[in-house]
Amino acid sequence: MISNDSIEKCNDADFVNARADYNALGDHLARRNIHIGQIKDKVAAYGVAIPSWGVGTGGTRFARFPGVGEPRDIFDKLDDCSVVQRLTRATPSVSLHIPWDKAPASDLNAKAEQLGLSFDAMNSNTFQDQLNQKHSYKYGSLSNTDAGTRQQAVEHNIECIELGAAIGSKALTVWVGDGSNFPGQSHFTQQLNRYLDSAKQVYAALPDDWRLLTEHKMYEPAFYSTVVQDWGSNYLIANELGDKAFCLVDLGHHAPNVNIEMIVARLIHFGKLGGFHFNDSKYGDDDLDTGSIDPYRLFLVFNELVEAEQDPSFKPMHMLDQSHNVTDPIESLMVSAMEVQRAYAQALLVDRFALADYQENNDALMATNALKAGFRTDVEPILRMARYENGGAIDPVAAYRTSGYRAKVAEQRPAVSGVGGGIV
Ligand SMILES: [Mn+2]
Repeated sequence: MISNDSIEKCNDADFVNARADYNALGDHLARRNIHIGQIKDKVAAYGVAIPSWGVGTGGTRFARFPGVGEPRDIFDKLDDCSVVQRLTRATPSVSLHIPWDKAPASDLNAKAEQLGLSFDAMNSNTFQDQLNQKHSYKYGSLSNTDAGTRQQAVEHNIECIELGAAIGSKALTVWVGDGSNFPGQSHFTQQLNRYLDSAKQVYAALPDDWRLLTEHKMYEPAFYSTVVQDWGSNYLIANELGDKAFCLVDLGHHAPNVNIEMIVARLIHFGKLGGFHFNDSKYGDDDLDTGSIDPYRLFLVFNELVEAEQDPSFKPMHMLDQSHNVTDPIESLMVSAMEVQRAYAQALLVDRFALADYQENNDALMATNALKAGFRTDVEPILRMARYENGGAIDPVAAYRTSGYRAKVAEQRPAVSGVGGGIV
């Protein structure tokens, strides 16, 4: 798809400058008592999962405008995901969405092996109806008032676990659209009880080494209330389910101006932070590209994660969850993966001993400056060198455009006008 020759040619043109910038930054960081090689190694080892649905053009509730060469099925999607990984070396795994990506486990495994990819968390779908589905989710799934509908939703989640177990996944992420659109429409407590009862049945089907990640979301498609409304509800649910249940934080699923990094710190403190869906937002659950609106907030989240990773057992799952409406999804995913890496690298540069000292002595100005010192450092040379040494492209977007990949797959993949989006 993208030849090694073509990547090497691009890298050859970029290498001299990349090396010079890396050496200059290395000298600068050495004066701050930071060893650039250690930061680079951590960045090189970092990976964020791609959602299978992210390689298709997303849409809004108004319309979807597909690009050319849209993936037709999960195998095309895996091809596209492998391009992101091939060039960035930052996205080694793919998160599947069932039933959109349903396929025989043996075929999925063969394709993933061929492409050098692995499978991240499985995602169930009970927020829309599928063709020939017996019970409708119009009024909810795991919390539906009808027992048969709840049972169908439970069985679907168990099916996701079974397929996931056959392809090496270790987690199930559950997001439900359940909630209500009008005050009085649903009994808050009874609805939550029904959800908990169903979620316990899903939890009971988890293999021992699996995690159940529940994802909270404040609104949409239910616009008055949702069953898993916020991180507090999510924490209570995870606590009630058991040791294998954790909370998933999607950066777009909070009220405006909510202090997400503090939520992250709280969930870490109580041992219930299970994973992230990275994206960015200006107004609500916009699903914009990670780091495109508020990179400082992303950095502050990573500041908490770096603080917590001193405990080696702390291993939350990281995934991008975005809707690419006006860009080539492969380009957006590459840039977003690099933005996540950037926030991680910047957070690694924070002088934690100095910060702790400023905090202890109530030196607010110097404490916040200690964070800013990390955020203000241009770590691009570290990201480039980490990619290069891992066999990726120094400039992934340029290498991708040079390769002509999109035009090539457009010849094989017929133009589509169908649905697809489905971003949660
Ligand atoms: Mn999400």
